[in-house]
Amino acid sequence: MLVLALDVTDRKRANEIAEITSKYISAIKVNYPLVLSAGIQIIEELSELKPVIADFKISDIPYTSSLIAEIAFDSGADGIIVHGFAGSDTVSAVKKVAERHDGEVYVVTELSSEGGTEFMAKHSDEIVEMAKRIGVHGIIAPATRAERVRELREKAGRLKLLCPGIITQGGSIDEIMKAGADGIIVGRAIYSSPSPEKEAEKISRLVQGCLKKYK
Ligand code: BMP
Repeated sequence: MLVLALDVTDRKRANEIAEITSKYISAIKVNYPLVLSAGIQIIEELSELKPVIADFKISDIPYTSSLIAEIAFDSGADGIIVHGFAGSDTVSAVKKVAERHDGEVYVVTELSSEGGTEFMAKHSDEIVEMAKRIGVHGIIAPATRAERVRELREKAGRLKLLCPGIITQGGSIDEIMKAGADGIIVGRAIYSSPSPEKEAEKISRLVQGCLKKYK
């Protein structure tokens, strides 16, 4: 699974990149930079090409979190990302909304950035336990720390592991797939490359190769 992190801020460019890479990706992750500049309707536009994961990293009280999730799914999202540190009530509330829409929920364990080791990493094992208990679809684990991906994989049971932090942030596709990722999330390495199409094709081939080798 290769998820395109489409963090461009121009609606036309976003649609262009999604279109030319769509053959090689399994889903498009939409984050605040795109939604805040192009509007929430970009989710519906992109969902005509590929399933869209709304990366709103929801981390509010359950009521507000439900409202955010409802808007994302009503706008055509197939999946949503919620912060595990917000706690089980928030994650459960988001899952309830997702269930009504037949959508998937991914829980962030610890951020791939350095800051993810300051506070989040101390609790990410517990976050995985909670995600399992609540029965979400998957977790987001840091491709910048292969050893953590391996540990989180062991704890995650049947949950899917999606890993951002590849290439531009330093994560290696081979190492992360070997550590047990089910898929990778890649943004700048694709959309900032001179040929996003070729880059997506290359990365997708590498992921397929790893799936054969390690799964
Ligand atoms: P890039 O490949 O350009 O570094 O983008 C990674 C994407 O994944 C961004 O949308 C970022 O917000 C997201 N992300 C991340 O990098 N690390 C995390 O721990 C969680 C994320 O959602």
